[in-house]
Amino acid sequence: MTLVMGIVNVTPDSFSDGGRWFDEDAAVAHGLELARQGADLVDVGGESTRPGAARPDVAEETRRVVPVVDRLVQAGLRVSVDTMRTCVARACVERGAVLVNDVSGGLADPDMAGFVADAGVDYVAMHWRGHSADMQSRAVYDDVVADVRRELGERVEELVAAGVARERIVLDPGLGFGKTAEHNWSLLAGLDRLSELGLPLLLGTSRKTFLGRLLAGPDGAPAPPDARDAATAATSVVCAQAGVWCVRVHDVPSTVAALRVVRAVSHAGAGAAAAGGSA
Ligand code: PMM
Repeated sequence: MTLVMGIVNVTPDSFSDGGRWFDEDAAVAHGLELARQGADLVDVGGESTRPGAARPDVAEETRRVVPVVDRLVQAGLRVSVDTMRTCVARACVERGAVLVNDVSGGLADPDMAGFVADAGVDYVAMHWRGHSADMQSRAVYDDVVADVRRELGERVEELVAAGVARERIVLDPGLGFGKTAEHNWSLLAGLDRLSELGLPLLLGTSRKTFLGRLLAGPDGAPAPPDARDAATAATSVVCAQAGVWCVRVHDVPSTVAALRVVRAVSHAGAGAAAAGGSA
């Protein structure tokens, strides 16, 4: 059954919910609410990765993220930290974070792989070709699914060579990161080919611009981020049917409901198959 990761962006400038959970108390309350709504994991991040975003410095990212992770762990949640920086990851893992979600797959910080290896923590390695400031200029592929699969496979081998246990690695094709809308759709259509890498997949489609474009009104203006949750839930269904391990979403109830539909249909199908087999 596909897991649900709820998003807590402790940032002033994320594209979808910028500033709403910037305050520590608001971020903690939001994380607790996501868990109550059925999130299996809550992902806390302090750096906006929207195209063109400037990076916070280490001290600022630490100040945003660590107290929120600490309080959510204390409250009994399974917490992941969304960071490209080893020192932020280390501080959060020391406070009980169970997963490091690194959108750079270890490429942004040369110490990350060694830290993950030593800490023995689960690690999401996302497909990434460079920081947000200019990532869209790198959205050039021959065959996006084949290229992303190859580059993720290379990342895995480098991480394993650095001592990271293969069974700790989760892969993410990085929708929207150096990808056009067409690339994102191709990757969603090609999840079975990405699964051939033999590792669990995590997908982050939630409220992304390609969904806003899909839902554009008659004037051609993209639907705003908070009008993209039904489409996000539909992508969660696509992911679940492809056997994806976890989906990372802002609106937890809509994805939880959509995944319950997938599970009910799959149980009914299994029941029908068993009945057919015994007939
Ligand atoms: N997308 C964002 C941030 N972190 N992490 C993973 N693993 N995969 C993603 O697709 C991903 C991510 C950007 O979205 P946000 O600003 O709404 O959090």
